[in-house]
Amino acid sequence: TIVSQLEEGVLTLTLNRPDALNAITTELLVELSGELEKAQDPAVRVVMLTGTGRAFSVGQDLKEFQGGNVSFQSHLGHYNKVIKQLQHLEKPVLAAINGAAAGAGFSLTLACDLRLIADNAFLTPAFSRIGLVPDSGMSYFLPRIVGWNKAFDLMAFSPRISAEEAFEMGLADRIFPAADFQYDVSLFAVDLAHGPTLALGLTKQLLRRSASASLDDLLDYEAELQEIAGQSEDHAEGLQAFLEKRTPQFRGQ
Ligand code: LHQ
Repeated sequence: TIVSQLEEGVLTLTLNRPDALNAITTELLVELSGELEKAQDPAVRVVMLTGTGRAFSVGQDLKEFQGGNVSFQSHLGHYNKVIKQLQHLEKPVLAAINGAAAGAGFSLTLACDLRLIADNAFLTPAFSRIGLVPDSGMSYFLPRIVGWNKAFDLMAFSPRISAEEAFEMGLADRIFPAADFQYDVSLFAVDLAHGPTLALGLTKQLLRRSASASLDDLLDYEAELQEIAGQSEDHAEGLQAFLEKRTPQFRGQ
């Protein structure tokens, strides 16, 4: 249910249940978690999460537990593991939102570092429409991007948020035309994969800490991680390239 492809340092993980609009099953979550584990390989310098067909993902497959007696609390363990993996992976993670992202499908995109969206795609929280609360990290990420009241507004009314609206709210970082979406997001991802991956991974750690730390703590943590970045090959190369007035060739280490 996941197609995995590594090309030019970009690991593309494609949710591949197009007939079900990439609705999320337990099997899909377990597979995705396994692929994210493999993404720690240094050959992977960017991870890109996307979907096959007309949707990114419509969230939990509402048919999976029909009639069954399942504990949502324990089932969410599968989701939470993936959300933490996306956040803790020490390299950039992109969501390439090729179509609708609803419920936990929307949450998955929020746990990524950048969201690239096709101009005909939309986002919708969806949870309130079926009497559920936001999950899979949405209550953490959404208010941090759009503010508390806007987050509540979106969660309560679950509108369809167009690509343009998403961009205006900071929920999407780039909009690309649907016709060339795959091509455009690949170019973007490959470009990012040529970046100083080690430093970008450390940058993620700083942002994660920033969400809960005091200024004093964060200043210390910046200094600690700068010590590490300062000893990297990429810093030496970046400095050399600067002095020689050329483009640096980062190797991600
Ligand atoms: C679906 C789904 C779907 C199955 C569309 N499942 N079939 C929850 C519970 C427990 C623990 C863990 O956490 C979660 C997390 C969650 O993610 S809960 C939220 C689940 N997602 C939703 O509630 C979204 C439901 N879907 C929609 O609101 C719409 O389908 C959207 C707005 C996504 C797309 O609308 P349209 O483009 O108009 O498509 P559609 O509504 O016509 O759907 C097409 C087909 O896909 C349809 O089936 P059919 O047999 O009639 O063609 C839908 O039933 C099916 N489908 N989402 N999540």
